[in-house]
This record gives sequence, C-alpha cells and structure tokens, in this order.
Amino acid sequence: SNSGMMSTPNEQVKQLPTLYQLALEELETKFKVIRSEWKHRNGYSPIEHIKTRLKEPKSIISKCERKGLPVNLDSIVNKIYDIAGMRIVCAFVKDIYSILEHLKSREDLRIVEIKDYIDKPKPNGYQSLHVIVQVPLVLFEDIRWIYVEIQMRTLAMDFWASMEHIIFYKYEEQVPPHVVNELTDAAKAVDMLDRKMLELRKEILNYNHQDWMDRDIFTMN
Ligand code: 0O2
Repeated sequence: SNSGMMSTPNEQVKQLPTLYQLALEELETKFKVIRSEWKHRNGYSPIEHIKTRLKEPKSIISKCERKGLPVNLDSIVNKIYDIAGMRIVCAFVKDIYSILEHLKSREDLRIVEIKDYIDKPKPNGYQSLHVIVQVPLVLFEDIRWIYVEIQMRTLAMDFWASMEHIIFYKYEEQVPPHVVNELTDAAKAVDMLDRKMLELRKEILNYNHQDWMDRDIFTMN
C-alpha cells in the first residue's frame, strides 16, 4: 500500500519548477554569505551581480531532442543540467577562479562538471566558466540534489555574450563569414579590456601602497 507521500509521475512533473526555483534560492543565499564575508575580508566583493533563470518547458523539450534523449521525467531530471541557471558577473577574471576554488571546497555542494570557456573560448569567441553543481534540498522524505548550471563571467565577457545573443540569436542560419570573424575579433577586445582593467587596478593598489609607505617614513622622521 502506498504511503500518502507517494506521487504519480504527473504530480512529480508539476512539482519540478518549484524544486528548481527553491534550489536557486538556496544557492542565492549561499552567495549572499560569500559576498558579505568576502567584503569583510578583502574590502570588496568579487561579485558584481547575479541573475537566475528557469529554462522554459519548450527549451527543455528541444534540448532533450537535440541530445537524442527521450522526453520523459527521467531524462529531464537526470540528464538536463541547466534547467536552473545562475549567472555570476565578476569584475576580474581571477575573482572567477577564486569563487570556483571556494565552491570546490564546500561540503554543501557537489561539483558535477566544469567547462572552462575562458581558458578555451568557443570558436565564435564566447567566454565564460560554466560549473554544473548539485544543490541539496532537504525535503520531508529525503534530500534531493538538484542540478544548477552556474555561468561565471567578467563584465566585459557578459557585455560580449549579451550583445552576441541579441545580434545573432535569430540569424543563426545565414550569418556571413566576415561577420563571424568580426564577432571573434570583438571577443579579443574583451580580453584586452579585462587585462587593461586588471593592470589599472594593480597600479592603483601599488600607488596607494607607495603613498602609505611615504607617510610612514614621514612620521618616523
Ligand atoms: P539560454 O537562453 O541561456 O538558456 P551541450 O552542448 O548540450 O553538451 P550545453 O548545455 O549546450 O551543453 O552547454 P554549454 O555550451 O556549456 O552552455 C550552454 C549555455 O551557455 C547556453 O544556454 C548559453 O546561456 C551559454 N552560451 C553557450 N555558448 C554561447 C554563445 O556562443 N553565445 C552566448 N551568448 N551564450 C552562449 P542555452 O540553453 O543555449 O540558452
């Protein structure tokens, strides 16, 4: 005899959006703590902003089809990792890798897969660090580990990806080759900007450090 808690596949499908939404909220809370602690320790937060989204049922179905998976509860829950998505935009590239190291060290998250499109950009120039994690949701009966795709990028990478999405989204089929080349060139400008901003930051930090040392010597006299 079934306990009252058993649910039919249909009921389980209905519950899915709620579970993914809750997993995103749990993860957002973890990042609130990370942000606040980082700010206390280093004087600035490595995170510029965070956005979350749930994948539309239509996109979930077409992703199953694209990957040659049957469209059923099992594939959706166990094979599609980006139904819940979180995008974290950082000021500097090194902040992204610091966050990654931190995520790896946590016991309340499982790292499933890391795709480093910063180290190896996509052919069009797309850069981001994608981390598939599982977030635990403590339910009455058990703990459900829910997949979430975290995309981490710098402000410059986010600008490029957002523009690429706006410009090319609908024209995927017939983009002239020279336009693709120019898009990839524009991605090099992203790299250049990220490096330039890091240099400027280093200069500012050195400058203030120098200033502080001068004052120190002055007071010692
Ligand atoms: P949306 O609208 O963001 O939901 P797979 O190829 O299936 O094994 P998958 O999931 O394609 O793996 O992995 P990938 O390529 O690591 O990540 C896909 C997501 O990254 C996309 O989600 C985009 O958000 C983003 N992305 C990947 N490549 C590009 C790109 O060239 N330009 C832009 N602007 N975004 C990119 P969705 O589901 O495609 O779209």
